This record gives sequence, structure tokens and C-alpha cells, in this order.
Amino acid sequence: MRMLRAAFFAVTIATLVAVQIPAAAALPAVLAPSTSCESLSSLALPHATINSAEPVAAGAFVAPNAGRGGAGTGRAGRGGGPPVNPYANVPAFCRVMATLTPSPDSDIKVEVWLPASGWSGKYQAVGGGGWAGTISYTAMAAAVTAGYATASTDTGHTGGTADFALGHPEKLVDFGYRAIHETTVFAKPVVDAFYGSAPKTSFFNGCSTGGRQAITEAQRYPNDFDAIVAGASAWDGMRMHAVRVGFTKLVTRNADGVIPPGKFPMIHSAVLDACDALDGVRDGVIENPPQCHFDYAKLACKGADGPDCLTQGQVESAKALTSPMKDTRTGTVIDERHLWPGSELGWATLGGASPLGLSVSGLANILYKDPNWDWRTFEIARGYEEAAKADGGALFSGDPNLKPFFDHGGKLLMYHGWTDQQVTPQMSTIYYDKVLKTVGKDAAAKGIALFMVPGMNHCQGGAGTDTFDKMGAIEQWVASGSAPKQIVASHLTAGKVDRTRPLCPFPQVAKYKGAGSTDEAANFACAMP
Ligand SMILES: [Ca+2]
Repeated sequence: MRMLRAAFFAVTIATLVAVQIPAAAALPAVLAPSTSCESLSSLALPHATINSAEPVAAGAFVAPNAGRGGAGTGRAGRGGGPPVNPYANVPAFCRVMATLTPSPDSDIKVEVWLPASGWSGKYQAVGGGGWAGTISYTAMAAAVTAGYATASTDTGHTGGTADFALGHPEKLVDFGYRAIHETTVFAKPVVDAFYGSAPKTSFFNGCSTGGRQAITEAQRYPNDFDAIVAGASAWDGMRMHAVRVGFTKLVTRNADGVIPPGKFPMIHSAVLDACDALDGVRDGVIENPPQCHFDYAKLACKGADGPDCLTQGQVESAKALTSPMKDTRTGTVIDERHLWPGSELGWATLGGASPLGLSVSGLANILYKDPNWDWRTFEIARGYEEAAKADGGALFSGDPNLKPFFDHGGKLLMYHGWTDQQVTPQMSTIYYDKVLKTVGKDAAAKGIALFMVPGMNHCQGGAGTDTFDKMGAIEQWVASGSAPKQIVASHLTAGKVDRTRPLCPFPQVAKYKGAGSTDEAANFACAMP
């Protein structure tokens, strides 16, 4: 009896001590593991097999495909020196590897990385790119280095093509939406088991396919995450593949239609001459491309073809790439999403002689169910909606009703480069507008913000200020409850910041105040165009 009472008091004192903890919570949250990493291998979770749970020492991580041209390959050092280890500064963490099988045909590989010390109490799942098929190690490394528990999945197959989908409808569902959700459902209890505490805030962070995964979560599984970062969201997967191959069909229908890449800088500088200064600052970046109405016919050759002009076929191609996709027979608009003036340096991606391999793979395996399908036979007038139906909706995440996500305080931060050469910028602007129309402006203002990035290519790169702290911005949004009024972004040359500029919540744009350096963000303000 006495022992029981002593135990009771011990528990009570422990509880009292625990009650004191919130006072200390004002200090930076640093939560330590409450169990060994290895012990996590004995966790029993639904349709999950934990393959290993092992500590990784600081700087010791080596990606499994390192040295074979995979995601973990060390980048060559500057000046052709020895490869740089991208994981050299990653702190010690617990690495959990598992296989999830929500369907009999599923084979979803996931990894969960848990900081060995200094856990922030937060979880950040990271997205994939293209057809996924690999764990996003570098994104996981960034997350775990910042103190997050993190997870990534190969989405249920290996390799970066759509070959996996042929004859495997369940694997297509895994890639489309199930694997990310299952990874979340798996990772959260793993975090809880390791630290003795579930994550207090859960984030998702992805770009391109990762951006599609991001808004897919907000739509299909609104309770998985508190805050979501969605870059260059490729949310209309099959129609996007159809339009990409459609662009190639348009530029190749004239014998002289393919623009030699050597002409891209000439076209680009003509566009800048016409449109760069529309925003008040001649800086090599068009702040708001929809204001630029450049007529590429101005570059038509007066006589013979030459490096400083475009043939008639090339003029048509330039117009086609920057205009809504039309049925060439009827003139009816098939898809209004296109590339924008200013993106010319990236036209090799969708405006070359061959279509993007990712998209051919998608149409071949998912629509035509023939790996040897010849893209030259593609007719977008028919194939566009057929493509959209062929995946059973697995790759479509266009539902604008985010009310269930917003209702629990969910935040969605979207971003997209105006010179994205791969996923058309209107994927983000159109979706954003639809969400506002669907849930109402006031409700939307609490839960969604879109930042268009002038002069940024697909997810990164370009002449614009493409470097900004997405996680910092959304962390601040979660902490303050107010959406960012601007995000200061940088442009770097050889690793050094040579320009800063505010990114503005769409549809606002950055306007120069009229005094001071145009390379300093403080001299710009966000305002309606
Ligand atoms: Ca400008």
C-alpha cells in the first residue's frame, strides 16, 4: 500500500513537473528522443513493414544511389574539382526505412528522418519531382538540418518514368495521391514513438510534382497538414502532358518551325526591349508578364533566314508557345495555359523538336497503354480530354474547395515562376482564383496566398530573385496567423546576393518607390498592378 502510495505521489509530482513545462516552452523548443532509434524497428503500424531503424552520425549519410548518377550523386566541385558531399553538414539523425502496402500491388518505400538532438517539435514532409520514383534525400537533409522530423516517399515505384503505371492501376493511385497520405499516416506515430510527443505542427513542402502533391493533400486529406508550401504545382497532370506534347506538335508542323536555341537570346532581348521597363525598372526581368503584349512577328525575317530574325514557321511557333492551345482546325481554345513573354531562354524544354520525355511517357503508358506509342500521332483536339479521363482522376488535383483545410486553420502558400518553362504559370494563378471564388475572398485570405516570382524558371533559376525562404515564410504565417504581406527574395551570382526584391501576394506586384538602388528590396512596395 505504502509503495503504491509512493508511486502515486511520484506520478503526481511528475505531473506537476510536467505542468510546469509550458512556462519553459517559451524558450526555443528542443525536444530529445525518449527511446533508442533501433527500438523503432519493432513498431507495429498498419500495412507497414519497417525495414530498418538506425542512427546516422553527423555528416555520415551517403545516398544509396550515390556515384551512379542518381539523386545522391555528389556535385562536381567548382572548377571541376572533387565532388562535393551534399550531406557533409547534416546533423546526426535516426533513419527509419519502411515499405507500405495499402493495396496488394503497392510497394511504397518511405524514409523518416528524426533529428538525434534539437528537434523543433515539428514535422515537414517533402515532395518529389517528375514521376518521383526516388526518395528526395537532399530535401530531407535540408529539413532535418533545420530541426524538423521529415519524411519522403518514392510514391510506390522506382525510376523516373511512367512505365510503372502500365497494367498497375493501384500503383498509379499510389503515385497520384495515396503514397503521400500513407507516408504521413506512417510518419506521425514514428515521430511520436521516438520523442514521446507527436509533432505539434505538420508541414508539407514541395515543388512541381511536389507542388501537386502539396495541394492534393490540402484537397483530399485536409487534416494531414497544418501548413503547406506548393511550388509550381503541376496539379492537372494528364492535361499538362497533353498540352506539352501539343506544343511540340505545333512547332514541328512547319518544316521551319523549330527555333534553333541559338536564336533564343535574340528573341529574349527583343522582348525585354519592349517589356522590361513596363514595370518602371529596366533590370532584365518582366515583373508582370500579362502586361507584356509582344508581337513575335516583329522579328520576322525580311529576306533570307538569319541569326537575327525568325522564319515564318518560327514566328508561328513563338506565338503558339505563348498563346492558349487551340484546335488548329476550329480555332477553339483547348487549354488557356501557356508560356509567357520573358521565358524565351527556356523554350528548348517545350519548344524543341522532341517533346518532354516525362510527358511522352505519361501519355504512352497511361492514355495509350503502349510504351512504344509514337508522339507524332498525337492529336490534342481528341487526346486532351481522353488524357484527363485515362488516369481515373489520380493525377488531377483541381478541386478548389479548400474549406475543410481552411476550417482547421490550414495555410497554403503557393509560388510559381513567371518564366517557368515546364509547368505553365497559370496552373497556379487559375487555381488560386478558383479557390477564392469557391470559398469566398475573406475565408481564402486566411488560408491561401500565392507568390508569383518574376523571372524565375521552373521551381528555381532565372534572372529573377529566385532564392527565398519558403519554410520561414509559412512558419511566420502559422505563428502570427497573418499571411505574409511580402517575401523578400534574393538573386545570387556565384553564391553572392546581388539583388533583393519583395515577392508580392498575387495579384499584387512589386513597384519601385522611385528612389534608391533598384537592387534593394526596401526600395519597392507591393501594390496592385
Ligand atoms: Ca523590369
